[in-house]
Amino acid sequence: DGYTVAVVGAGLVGERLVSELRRRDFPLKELRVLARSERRQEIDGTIFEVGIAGPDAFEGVDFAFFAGTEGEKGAAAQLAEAAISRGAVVIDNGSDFRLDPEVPLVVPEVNARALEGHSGLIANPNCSTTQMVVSLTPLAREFGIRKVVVSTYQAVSGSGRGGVEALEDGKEGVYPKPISGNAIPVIGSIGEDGYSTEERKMILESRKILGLPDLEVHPTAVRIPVHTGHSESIYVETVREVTREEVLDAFRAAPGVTFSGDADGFPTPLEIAGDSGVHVGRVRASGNAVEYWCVADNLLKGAATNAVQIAEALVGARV
Ligand code: 11C
Repeated sequence: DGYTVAVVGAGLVGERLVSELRRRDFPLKELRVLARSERRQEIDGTIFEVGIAGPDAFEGVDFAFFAGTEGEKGAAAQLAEAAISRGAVVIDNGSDFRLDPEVPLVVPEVNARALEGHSGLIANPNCSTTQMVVSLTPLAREFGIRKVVVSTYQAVSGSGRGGVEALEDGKEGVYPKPISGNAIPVIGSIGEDGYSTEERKMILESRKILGLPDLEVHPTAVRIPVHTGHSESIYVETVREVTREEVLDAFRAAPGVTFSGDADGFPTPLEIAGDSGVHVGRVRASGNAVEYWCVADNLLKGAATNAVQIAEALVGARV
């Protein structure tokens, strides 16, 4: 019994996918790890014989998780069809299909219903988008939201092993300027309109997931010298007036959100790395304005945990 699962990509997100599938007791019959080259690799305390990610490797696979590649076409662009035609449901953490109107882009706490009628491919959002929409959802449901202004403080593990090496060993060529002791206000590349690719993802993916095509989103995405855990300073303009107590109640009741407190309990990336939830603190609210601080593990809720939650929703397990 259980499902045959393939994890494509054995980098930081691939590793977390393996450990989250196990930690959350996803019903596994077989777990295959696939990558560009064959090798033996220890993941989550087990030595895996990593196979080559080619079309035939998806024979018999029920769920294929693609870890996604930043900065180049992800493996899913090449292999999703081969996996789907062999009967697999593909959950892609890469960015190739997220804005395709035929492809559900899903954060289960927010829009699990978008999974209905899928055609075998489901997209997992960008990490900084996921934590933001989880925290925006209670505000959107209770008060309505019109406009979001967000600044991010993003960890180097969002760039994969290369980002961690840039921080820890001074590896060059990963970021446009040194990351150690610095703050870099460009993630991805800057488009003609002045927005970076990361900022564009936050705008367009949030609108799609929240089902609010006209939502004004004004992001500034910044890389900082933190290993793991993205932080965000978020300002929200609500449709109806709010009190701080109402906002705290909404956060406390929201699935996937942990309100950690404001004075002593405010969340930081160092503390929440390894936790799969979205943490909120420093809440201020009056009139039509809500301001808060939001932190999540970019490799977990920002990537692996959300992908596994999508599969859980599909098999009717917990969300
Ligand atoms: C970062 N948000 O922190 C990126 C990593 O589209 O899934 C994830 C890129 C993506 O650099």
